[in-house]
Amino acid sequence: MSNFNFEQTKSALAAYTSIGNIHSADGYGSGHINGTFKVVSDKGIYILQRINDYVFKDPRGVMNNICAVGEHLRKKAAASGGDVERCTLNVVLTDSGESLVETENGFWRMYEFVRDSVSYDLANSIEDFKSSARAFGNFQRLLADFPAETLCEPIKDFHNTPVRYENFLAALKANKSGRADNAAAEIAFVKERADFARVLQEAHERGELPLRVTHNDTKLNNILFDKNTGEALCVIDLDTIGPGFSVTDFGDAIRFGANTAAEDEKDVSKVSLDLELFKAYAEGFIEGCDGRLEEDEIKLLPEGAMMMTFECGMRFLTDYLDGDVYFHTDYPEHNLVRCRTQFALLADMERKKAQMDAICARK
Ligand code: ADP
Ligand code: GN1
Ligand code: MG
Repeated sequence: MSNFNFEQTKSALAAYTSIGNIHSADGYGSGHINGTFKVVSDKGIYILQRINDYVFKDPRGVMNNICAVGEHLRKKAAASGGDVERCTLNVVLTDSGESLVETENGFWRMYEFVRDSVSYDLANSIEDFKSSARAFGNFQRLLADFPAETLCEPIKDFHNTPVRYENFLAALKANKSGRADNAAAEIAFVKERADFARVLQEAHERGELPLRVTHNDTKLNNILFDKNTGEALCVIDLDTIGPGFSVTDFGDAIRFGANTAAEDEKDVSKVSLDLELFKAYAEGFIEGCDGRLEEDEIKLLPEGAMMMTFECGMRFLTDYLDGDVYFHTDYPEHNLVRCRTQFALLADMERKKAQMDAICARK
């Protein structure tokens, strides 16, 4: 083995002798949750991941979801003459035929590296962002006939914002990190929006927002693009697939991709909602869903964007109060910085709500 940077991958890789001799295993990507490595061997290129089992309590359930959804998507691609190899994640089985392996340092899985693919943390162009929207919309459309009852719910109440609000209050009370005083303004910002937190759940209870099979983590860097043609190839990071609202899949993508600044920009004056990107994403998403979004859902797309921005900021703040136990962080105040960008973005969305509504009303 050469270039073997990560000792910890060794025992996991021992379970995959079918991929031949390993040439390198290097850290890859910018995800906040799993440990991701790009592995090059005699036989090809792979992604090896250590599943974060603090976040995912049932790694086997997660892998069963991913395998079943992958099979469903590959069948659809085959039926429509699509690219079966690059339409979704393809799991590489261990030598004993398992979709994951447990070692002394956790649970690991391997995927084929999607050939000639790349992911982006910032949209290169409006067109690319729109094509990522089509891909996520399309993903939801293709899963419309997936038997939802066979999926395990990987993280309970993942996008249940009122529950997230209760978790935030509990973290504030416990103040495990002792840092609550550093975040007084952000804590007040959350508390002022306690009523807003319930808006989508209440719409659901009124029958306006159906539960669908959704991705639930629709960041731009969870889409792979062809690095030569720029075409959106597939949706990845399938860990969180489960029941959800169409508008939260839309909203999380806006939160991340239609922000004029990075998620962890320290200068919040650079943060704002780019309405052109919002409009392009709304068009692409509705197109990708291909007539399956109901009128009420389209009307609630702006609330979806605001809710995901609020919820994600609140989650970063909760983790800051808890002492950075959930998201990967690069420096001590990272979660607070991320929280501030989310709240600056939400404040801008609140100012631009009428414009977002007008864009969605025309669809
Ligand atoms: P996390 O849950 O930590 O976000 P992801 O599953 O999103 O982890 O993977 C992190 C990054 O690794 C992605 O943003 C993407 O760039 C890359 N990646 C993941 N799976 C593949 C794959 N099968 N082929 C190519 N790149 C991949
Ligand atoms: C995490 O795994 P990654 O980096 O794609 C998180 C999302 C957050 C996001 C914030 C399982 O996504 O919910 O919105 O960070 N994923 C999980 O960037 O919690
Ligand atoms: Mg990811």
